[in-house]
Amino acid sequence: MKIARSRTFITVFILMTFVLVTASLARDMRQKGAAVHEIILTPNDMKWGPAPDALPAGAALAVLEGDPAKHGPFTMRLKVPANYRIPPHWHASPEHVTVISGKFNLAKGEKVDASVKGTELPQGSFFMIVPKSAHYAWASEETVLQLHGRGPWTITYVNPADDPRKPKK
Ligand SMILES: [Cu+2]
Repeated sequence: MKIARSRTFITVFILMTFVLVTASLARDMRQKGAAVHEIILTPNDMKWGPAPDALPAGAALAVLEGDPAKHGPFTMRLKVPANYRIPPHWHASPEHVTVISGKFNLAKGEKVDASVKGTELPQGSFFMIVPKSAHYAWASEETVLQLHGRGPWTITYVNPADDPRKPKK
């Protein structure tokens, strides 16, 4: 009787282990399947449209990977015209930016200070800004930036009056 009970226990244990291992293998395969989705784009393949209204008017956006509005990795390009300014703001997630072409200027702080020259970022430059760290930026010529990170991508303006999403009076 005692032997029969321990046999039952061992059988149940083996079955449960089998079920757990199978479930975790299936999960691993699903995750691998999701990562296999490859993207290969030449500049001509990139589809440009207007940038979201969270950014000052005049910029164009091309999403290269993922969906910046959703959870998960994304890569996008932002093309800003000459004399474009992004007022002081911060992001909820780290901001990774590569200057693809043109020239970008970046300054730290919650208020625009005309005496601050900022950092001039020519083509090929890169910067990473930590979450909740206020900064502002401008471009004196047409500039293309590449932003990558983990969504959802958000922007919060230090001065709510600077937010282009605010209802116009
Ligand atoms: Cu920013």
